[in-house]
Amino acid sequence: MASPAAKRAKSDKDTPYHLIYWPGIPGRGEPIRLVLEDAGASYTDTATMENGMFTVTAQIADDNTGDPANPPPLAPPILKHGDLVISQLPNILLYLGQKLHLAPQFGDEAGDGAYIVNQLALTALDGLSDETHDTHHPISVGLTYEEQSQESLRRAKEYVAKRLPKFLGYFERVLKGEASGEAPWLYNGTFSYADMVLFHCLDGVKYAFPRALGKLEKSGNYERVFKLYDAVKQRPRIKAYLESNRRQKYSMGIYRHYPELDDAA
Ligand SMILES: N[C@@H](CCC(=O)N[C@@H](CS)C(=O)NCC(=O)O)C(=O)O
Repeated sequence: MASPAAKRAKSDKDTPYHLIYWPGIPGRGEPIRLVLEDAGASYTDTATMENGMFTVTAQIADDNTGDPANPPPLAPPILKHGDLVISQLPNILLYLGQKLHLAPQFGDEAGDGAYIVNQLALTALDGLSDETHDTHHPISVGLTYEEQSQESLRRAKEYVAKRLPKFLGYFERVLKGEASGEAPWLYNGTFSYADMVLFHCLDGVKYAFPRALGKLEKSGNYERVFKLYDAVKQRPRIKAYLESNRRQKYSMGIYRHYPELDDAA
């Protein structure tokens, strides 16, 4: 007999999306918002809902065992779309890439390109989001920054000297490569959610390490990367979103600005 999960009705792209994420920080919810905004999709967001926090905590509560079709998520971001409840940011982006046509479509002749877009997004998130986060929490997410500030100094120095140039250099190579197609986009001359993720990550690193990233930008070694950043920022719906009050300020999330870490680097 088919399980309830197998019988789940598929939602089409016009079914509203529900983003469940901690109110008050852009965090790992932000790439999802950017993608939804760029596509002009209809969505709700716990960041702007009264009692949005309770929706988040109910999802990750110890007594939540999910529903007949969905296991509980461990942590936000969480996306509800019709009957489907999914978590893990890259997984949500993979789903939205298909629904909103921001990646090659599975089932099409060129559909395997979806794995390339996913690879590029995962790489940006590894080096320009997860590792950036680890500069202020190198020991544990369970400790405060102040409890690991000495280790943070060392980690930030290493990050800026070696890891940041490595990842920027990688994306510059991708953009130089034949597979990227016509500029400014990463793959096949077509805007995809990987471009949005790279934009978001650069924006966050700019906030966290303004001096260090400014120097790297001025070096001229990553011209294509910064052109992509500017091109995404100028997309009409993104421009409108960034100027709106839906855009939250960076504060105590993944991207934090500690001047001593930027200076140490
Ligand atoms: N790999 C997960 C990480 C999720 C995650 O760490 N979420 C944070 C907020 S950005 C959280 O609330 N974590 C709680 C925890 O890990 O205990 C993803 O990409 O979605």
